[in-house]
Amino acid sequence: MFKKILIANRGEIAVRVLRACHEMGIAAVVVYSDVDRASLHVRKADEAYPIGAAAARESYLNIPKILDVAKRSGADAVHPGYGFLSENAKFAQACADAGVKFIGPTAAAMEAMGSKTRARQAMEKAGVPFVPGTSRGVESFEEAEQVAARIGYPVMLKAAAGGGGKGMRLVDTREQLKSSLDAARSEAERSFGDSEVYIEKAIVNPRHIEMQVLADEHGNTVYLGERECSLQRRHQKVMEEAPSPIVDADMRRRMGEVAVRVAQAAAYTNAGTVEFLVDEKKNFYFLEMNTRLQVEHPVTELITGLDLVHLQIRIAAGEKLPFTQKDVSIRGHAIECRIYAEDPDNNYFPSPGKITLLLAPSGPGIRRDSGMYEGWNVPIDYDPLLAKLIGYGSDREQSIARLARALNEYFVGGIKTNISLFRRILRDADFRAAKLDTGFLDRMLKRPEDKRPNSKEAEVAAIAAGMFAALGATASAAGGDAVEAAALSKWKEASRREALR
Ligand code: MV4
Repeated sequence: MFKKILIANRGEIAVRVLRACHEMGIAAVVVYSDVDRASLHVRKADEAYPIGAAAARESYLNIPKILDVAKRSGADAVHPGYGFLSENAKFAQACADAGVKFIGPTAAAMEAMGSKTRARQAMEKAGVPFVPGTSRGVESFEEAEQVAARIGYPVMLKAAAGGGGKGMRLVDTREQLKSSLDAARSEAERSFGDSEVYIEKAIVNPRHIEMQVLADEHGNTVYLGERECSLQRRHQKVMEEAPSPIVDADMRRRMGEVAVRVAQAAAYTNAGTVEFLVDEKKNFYFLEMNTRLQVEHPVTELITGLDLVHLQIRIAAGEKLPFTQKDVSIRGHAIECRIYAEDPDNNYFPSPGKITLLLAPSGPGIRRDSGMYEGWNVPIDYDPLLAKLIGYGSDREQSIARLARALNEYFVGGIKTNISLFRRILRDADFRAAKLDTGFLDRMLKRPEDKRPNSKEAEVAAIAAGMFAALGATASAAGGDAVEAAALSKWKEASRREALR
């Protein structure tokens, strides 16, 4: 087993991974850029190395600098987290060449899944269902016209080198095809340096449901259940849940077996996720495979009772999976909120700055994977994800109730966050009825907000404002814990006063 792991990431995921290291008796080495010097992952690590300026290419994306720290620190392995270098085949190869174990798939497995068309060709061979269309770019408008006529409109044009919705165009009629194809090609060339565009049957109002897979280096591959990830805004996931409200045991088995076939077709090892589009008749189609641990992995951990980071480390250390498919069982329901430093009243623009007050929820069924602390300066330089708040319950209703209760306890002073968005989603009738698809959030945000605050919210806002004013002067003087304790006592006083009114 490894004695020391370098975590080549920052924020909440770096804290999450170093916690797993500490639980396994493994030393955690971290790297940090100039603006992250006082970050939580630096404070909690056993060793921390500065690697350069804020810009990711000078720090968290800089392969030579990260490998240099691996060597100087004597790390046996590197955990890439998500984002940054987590799906960079060159980095995975560079680790292997340097004799440092990359905690994830091989570079070859990453490359097999990196190009959308190469992935589709591999799927065709593996008999995996994917959206009707072409599995390589169309060569001419005439070919595009024939394919579109065969599969039927509407069709979706997609850049082979694209992903995350970039370079994608919906074409409703034959008349729009020529101009859309030209536009899609030039955007693909501009954005990815590769103008290859392929065509798919457009799935109307799809759900995005993804299947967690786990494979050891001895040929054992299992699926760990699905996650419903349809609540997205501009192709950015906002809220995820497991299990999916529309997947029953039989559908889970069929999707899981397809996902395992995808992983095996790519000789995949370690943790991975197979993404599907699901249509209104519950047909599912392979979309792409993510070759990293995902942000939303906690909801799968909570309903299976498994720790995915422990398992990633064990697999990378050459251990066999300690269970088989029949041992995997799902219990309860988990919903995750991605807490972003964004201002919902200003088009969700990033809201960096100093966290002057932090009241964080806990209690039954609440998990918080956080990278922030009171007094920390949220930098502008990176993705504004501050923390993930996950509510677990014996069923979906209980997890919603717990999450709503926890969101009412959450208060982050000094910056704006999107916490109010989650309160609104959890109250929404369509959400509560699990009527979800990838257009849900856009539709909800277009509707005028039901401004009648429930009494609890109004009370929380009043107390927070009052307390914030009262504590404003002492916040800087007293520093972290004292302020939190003082805040709670004043919070209690104020709420008692309020209750007596
Ligand atoms: C689609 C689709 C409908 N039909 N493909 C968007 C990002 C990329 N991962 C794939 N995406 C889509 N592909 C066909 N043939 C609708 C989407 C889509 C989407 C998919 C998953 C999650 C959110 C989405 C938001 C808009 C569109």
